[in-house]
Amino acid sequence: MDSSTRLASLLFTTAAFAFGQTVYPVANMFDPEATPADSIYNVSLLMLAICAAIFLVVGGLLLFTIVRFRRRKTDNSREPVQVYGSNRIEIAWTVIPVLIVIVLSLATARAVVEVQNKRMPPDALKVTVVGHQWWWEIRYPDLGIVTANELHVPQSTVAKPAHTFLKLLSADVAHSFWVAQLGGKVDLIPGITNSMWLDPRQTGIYLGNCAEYCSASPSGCPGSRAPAIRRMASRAINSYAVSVISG
Ligand SMILES: [Cu+2]
Repeated sequence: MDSSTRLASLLFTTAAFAFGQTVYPVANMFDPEATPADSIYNVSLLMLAICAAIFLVVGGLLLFTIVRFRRRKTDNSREPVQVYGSNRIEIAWTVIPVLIVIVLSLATARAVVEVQNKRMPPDALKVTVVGHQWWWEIRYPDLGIVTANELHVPQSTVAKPAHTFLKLLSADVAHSFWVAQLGGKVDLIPGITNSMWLDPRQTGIYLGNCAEYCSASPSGCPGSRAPAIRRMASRAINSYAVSVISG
């Protein structure tokens, strides 16, 4: 972590402690705290389970073959029997992957539709987020408030559901709005209007992550010397935070 990023994190953490808030400094899609993040989490678990099963089957067969058919001292130098063409095997290794792809595609499409087709409730908080070089303008049109780099949204509870709908615009840069605990990553692109919504269950301060090649700062990225990755990680100058307030 470079010094400016460390300073920004420290300031956020200090401010959060001052208000007794939980801080979520690291993006973590396996710790969902909102409905859109739940959908992504469920799809990712299914994908991981299927990938793990494929890994175990392929790795297991490979290991079995290596051990069972290893070269032995008693082997003669003759080539084993060569098998060319097996309808059964070829049908199996065609049909099974097709079925897996269909299942994964349907599960993903269902999650995307669930999130994207959500109707805006009449009492939802409407927010317009505008990306700039290199800061975030947060407008609350119904409240007549404009802030920078901090988005404040209400907590959603079972008794009192609260939704925040974001309109994502950009003035002059490609940023991405991504708080993994609350939802998927959506880009802010000049000339294009994107949208997303949140209904966070836990109060706290969630630090956002921009994953675009947006920054001109050469600040360092731990463990990497690649300029693109270093620049993507230069969060200090375009950092943003989502603060969830109990209603
Ligand atoms: Cu950015």
